[in-house]
Amino acid sequence: MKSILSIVLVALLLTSVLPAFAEDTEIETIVTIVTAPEQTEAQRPPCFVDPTDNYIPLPETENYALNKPVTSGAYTDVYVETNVNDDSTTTYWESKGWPAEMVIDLQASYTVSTVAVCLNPSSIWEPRIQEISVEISADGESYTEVAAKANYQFDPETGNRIRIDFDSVEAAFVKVIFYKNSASRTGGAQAAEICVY
Ligand SMILES: [Ca+2]
Repeated sequence: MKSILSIVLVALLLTSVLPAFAEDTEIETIVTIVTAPEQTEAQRPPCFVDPTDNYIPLPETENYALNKPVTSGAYTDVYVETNVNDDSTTTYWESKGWPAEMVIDLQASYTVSTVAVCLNPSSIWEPRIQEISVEISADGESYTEVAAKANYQFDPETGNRIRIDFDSVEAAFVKVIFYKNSASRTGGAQAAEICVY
């Protein structure tokens, strides 16, 4: 009898207290409108380092090799020679065998002093060394060496690209000769873009 009385008392207490508690703790709704930032192009917060700051700089002058006729020897799989100057580092040329020659017909005579060889800057393209020399020609038959065979380090940290600078010279044809590539998964030269400035 005593316990039934206790239950009734507790029930009465709860029915009197709970509505008051609910009224007292009503939460005010606060709505804050945030305007979405302009997102039509990639943005980087100022506190984040821009990885392209470490890239080997290339001349800002015209790239005479862009979309010009190119000739090389055998290539691997689908990695055709025309990938080498299509203005995209996501497409690349890969030779089959050594040495591998890439001739670019500039279709006119230009004063040139730099050849750049670029790979895809993505870190999936691990660092590698390619041995390269450069020759130039006025007629596409007789060539003169302007940069002797040397090892060049490609590294995604520096944009996976190298530049070969030489004394200014008139050239209508540029031949870039590859002798070796230290990358483990290829048996040929690799170049996503070859640029001539
Ligand atoms: Ca390309």
